[in-house]
Amino acid sequence: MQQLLDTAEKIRTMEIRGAGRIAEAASAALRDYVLSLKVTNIKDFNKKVDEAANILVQTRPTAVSLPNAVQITKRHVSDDVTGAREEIVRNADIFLKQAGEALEKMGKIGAKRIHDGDVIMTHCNSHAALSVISTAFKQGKDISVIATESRPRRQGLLTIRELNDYGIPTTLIVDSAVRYCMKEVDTVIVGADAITVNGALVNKVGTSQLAHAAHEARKNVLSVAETFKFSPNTILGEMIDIEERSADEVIDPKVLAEMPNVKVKNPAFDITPAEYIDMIITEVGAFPPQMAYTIIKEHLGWELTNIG
Ligand code: RUB
Repeated sequence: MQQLLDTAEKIRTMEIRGAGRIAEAASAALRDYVLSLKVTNIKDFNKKVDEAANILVQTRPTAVSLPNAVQITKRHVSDDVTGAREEIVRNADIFLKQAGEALEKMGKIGAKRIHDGDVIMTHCNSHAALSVISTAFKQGKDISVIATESRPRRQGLLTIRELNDYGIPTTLIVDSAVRYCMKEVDTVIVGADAITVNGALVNKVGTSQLAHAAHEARKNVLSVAETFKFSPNTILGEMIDIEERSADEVIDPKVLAEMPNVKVKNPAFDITPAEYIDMIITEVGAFPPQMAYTIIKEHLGWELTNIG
């Protein structure tokens, strides 16, 4: 259990971050947990697995990849411990393999939407978006990237490091320069923490103003999202919970304490309506956001929803 608690803590503190990485870490943690679980009764086994799953799911509320990965990993039909354990281990291994393959497939599909000479704007640090950008570059396309800083956690610094290592010409901007720089941009490419049934994109705070500015300037907006980032529960009317993080990420708490009339709001994500998104690139194809329902139905399945 200690290992699983360590993973949960790393997700909570964002040592492990990004919707894809969070999902992979949770799936692997659950697999390793059942391998170490010393119970012989299936009821006790299921109870322990559910407890462990809940600990993981509660670490960060917004990335739907997390509950999806946990559900995909923990589901089993065996009514004995040995069989159930084998199923869970197999589920995790398949999930992790498919997640790796999805990144590569999305790279290839998304790269077709990038042309020689394109200037791409990206936000935060998305491995899915970077897969598309790096694939296009490796194909020999002459591209450059404008990357936002992404306050307050400055994930943009991870992005520019990675782009630099690929050798891709990159410009770092502060978040508030997005609209000013939009005139130079051809395509905006971002990741996703969740896609809702109506095709809305939940991603790092600031994504919606970036998409809005792109829409106003008639620029393309692509979101790159594995199918496990689509939210089945939104079919049941559930809303995506937007994570509010500590004020300490935004301002020194001592400085804030000097100003009793000031409070800080620190939402970690925001919601971009479907009409500002041209395409969602998944590992099974490029779709308009309006097709989110079909993707949820065909590639995730109703069994992932908490009906009842
Ligand atoms: C990360 C973020 C990323 C998505 C997609 O937020 O918003 O754009 O998670 O990332 P945080 P990926 O840093 O708060 O986790 O494509 O790597 O899954």
